[in-house]
Amino acid sequence: MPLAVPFDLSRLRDSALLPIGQKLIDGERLTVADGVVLFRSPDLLGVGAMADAANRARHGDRVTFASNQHINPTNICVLRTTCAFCGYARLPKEEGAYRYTLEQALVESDRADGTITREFHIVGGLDMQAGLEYYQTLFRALKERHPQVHIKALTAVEIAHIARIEKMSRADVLIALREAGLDTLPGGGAETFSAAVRDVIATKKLGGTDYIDVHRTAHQLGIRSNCTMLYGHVETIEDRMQHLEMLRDLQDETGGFLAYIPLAYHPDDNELGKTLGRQGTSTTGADDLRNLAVGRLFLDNFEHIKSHWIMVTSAVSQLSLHFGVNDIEGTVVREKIYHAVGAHTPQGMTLPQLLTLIRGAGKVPAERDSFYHVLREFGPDETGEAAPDAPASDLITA
Ligand code: V47
Ligand code: SF4
Repeated sequence: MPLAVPFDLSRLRDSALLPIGQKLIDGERLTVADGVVLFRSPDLLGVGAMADAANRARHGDRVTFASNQHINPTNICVLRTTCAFCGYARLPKEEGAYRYTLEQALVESDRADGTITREFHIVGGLDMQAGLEYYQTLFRALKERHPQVHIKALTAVEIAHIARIEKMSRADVLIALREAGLDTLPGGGAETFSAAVRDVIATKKLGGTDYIDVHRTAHQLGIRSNCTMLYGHVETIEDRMQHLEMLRDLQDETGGFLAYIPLAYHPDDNELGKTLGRQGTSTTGADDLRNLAVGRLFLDNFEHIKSHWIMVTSAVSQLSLHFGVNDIEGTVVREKIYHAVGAHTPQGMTLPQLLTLIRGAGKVPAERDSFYHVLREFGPDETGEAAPDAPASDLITA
């Protein structure tokens, strides 16, 4: 629910923002039309100032991060030829196609050893040979090998795919996976919900209503999740707002979302980028900051707005800490999906680098767990020695 947020209206240079600033002060919910104004306003700093005030009211100067490792067990995907924005997927016999054996996945997971990794983020393609048993076996083995590590795995699209190939209900799939070790769901697969957009970028992918349905089912079972929106391709401002409204409505209903993460579209090495003639031109920093700020202001029932530095660069991520963001997707070991489509950022960040980034924005870094409980806050001189219960290393990425 919206908080009443102290805010100085004289900071706004666009008069169209004044009624929105007043709603912020009064703790009144923004409408979809307000969201459109926020996206169109020339006063980006005004939008950012409001988002910053809303964020400070919840989190003060604290910025959290978690140490996670991405594992992408298979890039084989039945939708390979229909998700025009994806550069990661392959057909089964195509060059570069892979599916990890259990042994290979475990070897990859062992990169977590000697680090402070507390979460595996596991997503992949819609692979006909990777059904319920494949993931149950994987999760059980990972939990046995790394009992301290949280498993955030399988997007709504993958859950629906497993349900379809196993002829099970989505709820039964979720229950079976939880029993094997699944802790939460990541937010991927949402893209932009608008049917018109999906007709262009992802004709065969699970639609917006079904994405919401899988998350609702998960929340009803007590499985928390994240959500995302892919922006910067062919969507309109109105499409973005429709998407955000669907997320806000579900959050009103269940309260099950942990965080919202807008994802900047990368046009390289995918069909959509070629069709649009956009290769080499990613989203602008201004649009990245605005998407994060609008997320903070419109999604008044979300605690956490996360910026993904791999996608928007560490410089924009740092600035976003003044545009409503309270959490940074910190430490991603061996990220593959964005680096397949032209992300030029490194594939990981060390703890000292992350602390420097957060402190450089005048914020206070804090490490969190996957449920956003703060594990330790870093004082101004702390260099990031391991927490008492963590393995002794400050290297959180390879
Ligand atoms: O759903 C695919 C996106 C998503 C491209 O839940 C692309 O904590 C940009 O959702 N350009 C998967 N994006 C990643 C994801 C995510 C990331 C970090 C944290 C969390 C979380 C979730 O990646 C896909 C799709 O929207 N993606 N191709 C591309 N060309
Ligand atoms: Fe498959 Fe996901 Fe890529 Fe679509 S975006 S082709 S569903 S891996």
